[in-house]
Amino acid sequence: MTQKLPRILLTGAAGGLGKVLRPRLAAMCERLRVSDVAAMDAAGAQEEVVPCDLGLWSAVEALLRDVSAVVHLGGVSVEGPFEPILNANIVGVHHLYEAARIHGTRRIVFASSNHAVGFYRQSDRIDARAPTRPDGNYGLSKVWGEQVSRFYFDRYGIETVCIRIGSSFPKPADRRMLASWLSYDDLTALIRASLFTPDVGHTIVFGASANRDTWWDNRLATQLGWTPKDTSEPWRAEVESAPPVAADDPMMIYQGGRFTAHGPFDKA
Ligand code: NAI
Ligand code: 15L
Repeated sequence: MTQKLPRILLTGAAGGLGKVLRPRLAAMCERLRVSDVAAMDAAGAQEEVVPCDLGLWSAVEALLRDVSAVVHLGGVSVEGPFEPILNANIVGVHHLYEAARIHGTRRIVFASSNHAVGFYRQSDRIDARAPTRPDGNYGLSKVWGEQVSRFYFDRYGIETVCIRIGSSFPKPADRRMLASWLSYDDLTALIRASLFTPDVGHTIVFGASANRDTWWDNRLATQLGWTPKDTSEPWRAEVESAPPVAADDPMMIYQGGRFTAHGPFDKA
């Protein structure tokens, strides 16, 4: 029998991954609450749309009412100036966990990112015990989210799986993504495992498909029972037929690719 949770909250539901995950999460719950700062329509009777800016406490507090589990995608998803990241990713994550504590939500899946460790080299192979090496304001905010979730587990027992997503798009778009690519089906299976596996505690897992080249070792997350099925190989020829990239291009050196070279961002 397919397991279902009473109500899942999906934040960032209007975004790229949110749109992909809405129908997939709908199969995992009785009610799907979808939220974003951007406008959305309900996809059907099972969905409830609750618009919310994660930076507004009263809105986030209301958002978490009667929620069994959260898939937290909402926030700024690329490198940029600090202030928008502060509101959505720093303040927003704290609001989310505090509201979860108040309302008794017991499980959160946090969309972390490879940019929490973006300054490791592509020649490095790391696991979740490796010290974080954020590659910018955005990567710093993901480290914050991972640490907030760690604290809320240690102190209040709220379980979290932090998925350090590599590059989750329809297909790998460049040479770096041949290693960092995560298919939508593998992401969905990982989120399902993160929601339904008993006793995940606080787990950090790298989200990449079974690509030929890998920088990440997930042996610390075997309790999730997740094995990626897809691979970037079918796109290798297409990706490698693009004009060559210089050997000193950050795309070819760092796990975080060109995010490592963005900024600085001057204060307004
Ligand atoms: P996206 O940028 O398409 O979606 C993010 C959504 O968050 C947007 O719809 C945006 O309106 C919403 N948002 C931004 N600020 C907000 C605020 N203050 N309050 C409420 N909502 C707000 O990003 P995407 O690609 O869908 O990624 C989803 C999540 O996964 C993000 O947290 C991102 O950091 C993370 N991630 C994604 C990766 C990917 O390859 N797509 C890789 C690594 C992490
Ligand atoms: C991310 O964290 C971003 O959200 C996404 O847009 C991509 O840039 C991805 O990482 C990546 O590193 O490819």
